[in-house]
Amino acid sequence: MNNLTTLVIATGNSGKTAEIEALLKNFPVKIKNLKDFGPIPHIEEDGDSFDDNAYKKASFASRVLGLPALADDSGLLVEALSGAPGVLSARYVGENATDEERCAKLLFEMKGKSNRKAAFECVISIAVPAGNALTYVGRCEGLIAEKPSGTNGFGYDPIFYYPSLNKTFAEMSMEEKSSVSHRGKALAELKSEFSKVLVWINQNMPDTDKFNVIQGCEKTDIIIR
Ligand code: ITT
Repeated sequence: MNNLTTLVIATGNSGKTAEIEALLKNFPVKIKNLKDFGPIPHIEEDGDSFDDNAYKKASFASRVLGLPALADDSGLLVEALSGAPGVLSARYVGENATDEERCAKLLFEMKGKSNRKAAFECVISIAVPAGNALTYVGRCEGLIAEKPSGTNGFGYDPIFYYPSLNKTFAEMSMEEKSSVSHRGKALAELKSEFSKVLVWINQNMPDTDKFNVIQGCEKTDIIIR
């Protein structure tokens, strides 16, 4: 038990943390999240794609903490809004808005639109301090509801309707949502090859005696690949 590999879930979103921790809980890995450490510098999510941002968050956290780190970048793409809010999903109404405000803005933009098709996308990146990374992706298609329903989950869950279960994501339990969601699919792929992932992490982790953890850095913009 003592030799378990540590994996840091590098997200500040408590909804994501809960879903990822629940899915990985019986896996042979010691899960930590950012709250287990002191404050770490903020990283600008200025990539053009979920892939860029997921890699940026995972590799930065991994270098700062000197541990393997898993980050998720995800968002909602609405067909009638040309893919918006997309990579800007978290900042659709500015930096400090609430989930309710983001849902309200999206419903406002969708007023009168008959094409309600939308999809959640998720990219999971697992990185080691040297910058090498593994990537997993997941996508889930649904419709934008006419009004919010349900109180579970987070983000746009109350307005994301999943037709084959006849529920919004916010009307599902966490397990039910994860069985069909973008994040659940990406993590299922990761879980299906988890033993290989552990070997990869251990082969790619530096000898801790030689490795210099970046400490006390200020807001930085590092691109490693
Ligand atoms: P971290 O970067 O710290 O992980 P974040 O909330 O800023 O947290 P993102 O930049 O990836 O994360 O933004 C994703 C946004 O997309 C998120 O804030 C939600 O508004 C939305 N989102 C992603 N996955 C979702 C899900 O499963 N259910 C509802 N909304 C989701």
